[in-house]
Amino acid sequence: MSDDFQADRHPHRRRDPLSGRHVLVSPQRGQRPWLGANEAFDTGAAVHHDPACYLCPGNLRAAGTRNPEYPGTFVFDNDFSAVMPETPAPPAADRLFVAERATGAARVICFSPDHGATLPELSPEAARAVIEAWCDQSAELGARYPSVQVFENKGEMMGCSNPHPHGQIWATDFVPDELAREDAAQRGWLAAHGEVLLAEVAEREAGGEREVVANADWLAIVPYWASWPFETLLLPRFDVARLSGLGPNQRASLSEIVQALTTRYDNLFETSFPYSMGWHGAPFGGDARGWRLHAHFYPPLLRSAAVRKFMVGFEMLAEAQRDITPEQAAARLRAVSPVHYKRRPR
Ligand code: H2U
Ligand code: ZN
Repeated sequence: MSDDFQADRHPHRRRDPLSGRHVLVSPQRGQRPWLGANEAFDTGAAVHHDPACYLCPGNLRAAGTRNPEYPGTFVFDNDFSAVMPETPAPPAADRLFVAERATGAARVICFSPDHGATLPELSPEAARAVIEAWCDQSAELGARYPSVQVFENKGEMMGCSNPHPHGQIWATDFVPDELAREDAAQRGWLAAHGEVLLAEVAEREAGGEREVVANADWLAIVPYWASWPFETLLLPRFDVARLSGLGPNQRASLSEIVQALTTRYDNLFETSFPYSMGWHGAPFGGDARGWRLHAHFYPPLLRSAAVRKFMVGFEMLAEAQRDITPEQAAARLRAVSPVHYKRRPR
């Protein structure tokens, strides 16, 4: 009997150099029976304007402000912001109960006036406008705050409150934990190896078994250390540390790849694919040594539009765990059509 290691047969751990966390890969579990929860199918919104939607043009928001008849993207201050520009500082910390002041700004960005068109369904011009808004908001808020977290929660499964395509931007006067970990890891990698960590990743993964889609400027991969089944990492193939540093051509090619990736996601289970995605760039106001801009996509789905991965049990108490290997996940995403299923003749 051969005991040679095979990544798609033998349990093993992989390390994420960005977060320092590990994932336990258990490919031999892929065939276990499923008797747990079946999520309802997300059939997607069919309407283009919903009179009850607080994000549609011309409608009233929850706090009483009326949206303008916006023709493209629309950014507004979150009516229920998690951070405020001015807040009093808590009392001086003691060694046990540590608190610090937290200020910032939160905005909501409507991707389009169309209530029913998600990123992959937008026209190329409309998708391009979303990229512009991400970059412009980063530049504007980055002038005032060290961290500008651009993200999108998509789908009810991810706790998104409204199907109208939208994302959020939370700028903070502190560097949040995930960004701080990545900052330390990328600076540490540069110090230890004299190279930019994610430049090395992009170079070694281009055209490889974990690539999902690529163009001349960008690369989307299922990272070697992915913990969510169909998690992807979107990387520039050139040197840039922040969204605000992207030039016009790079924004155009980014728009293309975001649509190509999200189209494949939707096609995987022929559903509007839920995920949380967001951008990480070097904190503003300091040097960007070791940094490369990137986006993470964290989708919860596992084996159909109805079956999700739960990060519970061992994942909550020990470390992340996955069954399908990152290589298998990338192969599945490469195998689906590049044309969105709603645009294909049936
Ligand atoms: P999510 O669906 O991703 O949670 O985003 C909705 C955001 O929109 C949420 O942060 C804000 C919520 O506070 N919101 C408004 O600012 N105004 C409203 O009228 C409703 C929702
Ligand atoms: Zn709407």
